[in-house]
Amino acid sequence: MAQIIGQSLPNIPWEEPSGDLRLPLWRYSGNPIIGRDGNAISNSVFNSAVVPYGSGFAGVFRCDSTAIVMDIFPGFSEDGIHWHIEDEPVTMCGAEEEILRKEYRYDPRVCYMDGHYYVMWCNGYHGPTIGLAWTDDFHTFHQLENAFLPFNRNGVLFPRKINGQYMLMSRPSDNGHTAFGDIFVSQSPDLVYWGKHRFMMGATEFNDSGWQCLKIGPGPVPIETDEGWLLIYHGVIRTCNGYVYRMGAALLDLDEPWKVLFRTKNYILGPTEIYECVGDVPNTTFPCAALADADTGRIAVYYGCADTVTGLAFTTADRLIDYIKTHAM
Ligand code: BMA
Repeated sequence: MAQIIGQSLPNIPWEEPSGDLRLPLWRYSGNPIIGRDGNAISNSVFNSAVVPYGSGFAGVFRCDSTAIVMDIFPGFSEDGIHWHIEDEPVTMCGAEEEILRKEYRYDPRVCYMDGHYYVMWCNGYHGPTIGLAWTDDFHTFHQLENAFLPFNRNGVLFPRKINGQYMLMSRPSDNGHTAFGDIFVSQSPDLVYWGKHRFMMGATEFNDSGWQCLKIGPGPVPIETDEGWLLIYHGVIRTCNGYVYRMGAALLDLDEPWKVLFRTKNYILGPTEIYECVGDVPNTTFPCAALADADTGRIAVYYGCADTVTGLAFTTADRLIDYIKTHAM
C-alpha cells in the first residue's frame, strides 16, 4: 500500500468508479463542475487551483473574460464541487511597483507551505514568466519577484523545502503557442533567487509515447508519498487538427526530485468527453490541482476542459502508483 504523506482530508470530494476502468483516473459524474459562466465576467473558467481552507476549500481560478482577457480570481467552496468565484480579480500588494504592473495572469497553482498559501501563475512581464505570491485569506495577496526571466510557463512549487531549499518546477517556453517543452527543477533559499537548475524530464520520441511527444509540463503541486513525489503532468502531441493535451503521471525521487523513478508510457486521462473535446481550445485536458487524503489515499484532480470549463476526476495513490509502475516507459 502506497502511503500519502500529508494531512487527512475526510471531506475530500469523492465518488466511487462505476464499471471497469481502463485508465487509473475516472471522471466525476457531475462534470463539468464549473461552467463557462462561473463568474459575472467569464467567457471560460479552467486551468484552476484549489486547496483545503478552513472547514472547506478555497482556490484561485483562471477566468478569461468576454473580452478574452486572462486573469485570476479567488473562489470558495464548502464541498470542493460547488464554487463561488468572485467577480473581481485577485489584487496583489507588494514592495515593487514594477512587479505589480499587470499584463495578464493565467494557469494558477496553489500550495500550502510554512503557514501560507503560495500562488504560482503564468505572469505576463514582457512575455510569459512565473509569478509568485502568498496569501493567508485569499483576499490579500502579497506578490513576490517573478521567479525567472521570460519565457517560462507552468511554475509549480513542491509543498515543502527539500534539503533546505525551496524547489520550483517550470517549463521554459517561447512567447507563442510553444512547440517544445521539458520540465526543469530550480532551487532557492528564499523564494526570490532561483538557481541550481536541473533537468527533470522531457518530451518523448513519437514512437515511444506519441501523446507526449511535442511538449510536457507539470500539473498539480506534487503529492508526497512513501514511494516518491507523485507528479501529474500534461503532455501534448501536434496533430493535423492542432495540439491535443492529455495527462500523465510520474514518481520522483524524494530527495532529488529531478530524478524520475517511473513515468507513464500511456496517458492516464485524455479528452474523450464532449466538454473536453468541444470548446474554445478543443481536445484539451489540463490538470492544475489535486486534493489528497492521507487516511484513505483518495486523490481528486481538477483540470481544465477544452480551455472552457472545469472538470474533476478521481483516483487513489495505490491505483495510480501501481499504474505508473506497470505502464512505465
Ligand atoms: C497552453 C496554455 C494553457 C492552455 C493550453 C491549451 O499553452 O495556454 O493555458 O490550456 O495552452 O490551449
